[in-house]
Amino acid sequence: MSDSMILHHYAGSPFSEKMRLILGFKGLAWRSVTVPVINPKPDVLALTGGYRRTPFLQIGADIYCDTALMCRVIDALHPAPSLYPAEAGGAAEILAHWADSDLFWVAIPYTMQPAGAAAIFAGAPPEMLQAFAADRAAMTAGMKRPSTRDATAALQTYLGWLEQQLDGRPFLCGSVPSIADFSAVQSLWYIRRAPPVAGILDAFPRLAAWFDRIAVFGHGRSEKLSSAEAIAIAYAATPQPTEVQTGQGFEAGDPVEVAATDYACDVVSGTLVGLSAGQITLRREDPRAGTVHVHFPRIGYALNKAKQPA
Ligand SMILES: N[C@@H](CCC(=O)N[C@@H](CS)C(=O)NCC(=O)O)C(=O)O
Repeated sequence: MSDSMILHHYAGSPFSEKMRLILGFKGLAWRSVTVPVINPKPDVLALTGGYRRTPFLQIGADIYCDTALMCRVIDALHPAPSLYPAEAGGAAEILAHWADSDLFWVAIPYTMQPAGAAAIFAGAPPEMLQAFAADRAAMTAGMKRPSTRDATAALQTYLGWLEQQLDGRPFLCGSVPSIADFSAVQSLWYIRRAPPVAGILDAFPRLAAWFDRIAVFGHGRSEKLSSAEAIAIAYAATPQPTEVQTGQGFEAGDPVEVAATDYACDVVSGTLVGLSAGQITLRREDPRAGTVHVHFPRIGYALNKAKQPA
């Protein structure tokens, strides 16, 4: 029983859908906390210390940020069926990394063209749309987002690559699903939520059949939990021990800062308690969540010694 896994997510989030489908693929039971779509997110920050992206995974007092790391953690706890099947080799993660970045960042601007955004936000008050647009503009400040024309052209090319990859293969890396499928499917899932712009998918019949093969995994069995209950669970738990490996340029106990390097680059400060080429772990104290370990992957995150107070 994996009811110790708490996914903090919201219904319309593509990266959350990636994780929900993985929980379904593995047939797991999990607890579900709905987080706000935009800032402020006080209960999120009580657990993460500043990371505002969605989703994140909580297991007791351990908080795992970024779906690439969450997938590794879930797969280590529940190895079968694997997200990293041997037949896929390194290609599964290389493809997943591309899908989580390049594919995602053309699928979102493509879908959010006016006709798509109107469908995604159908029924929402205009103030909600304005607040969402302002939140995302601030979150992606410094990122160059493609025009609708450029995003459409890139998306057509990317969908063609995926369609070609499915020629003679039921899944992107072979006969069984892998992390690549879940990373890629989230972008198609988002486009499909906006019928006025989803017609771009019609030219790709193999992708349509593949989408259905993944959708049947469902979302596993989830039980609702409030954010206050999740914070209380963290407070009552003890984080898992971790180790700072030598040769990484940092010592255990260093005061450090971690921030995403692409967007939503909010800084998380804490004491370094775990480090390897693949993972960073900070210990932080929170008045409500107690002592928590916040974990990040190395790829896509900058680790720095904390700035000395002036
Ligand atoms: N690299 C991150 C990206 C996550 C991400 O961009 N999530 C979107 C939602 S799908 C997000 O955080 N949007 C802003 C928010 O939810 O506050 C991951 O793999 O978890």
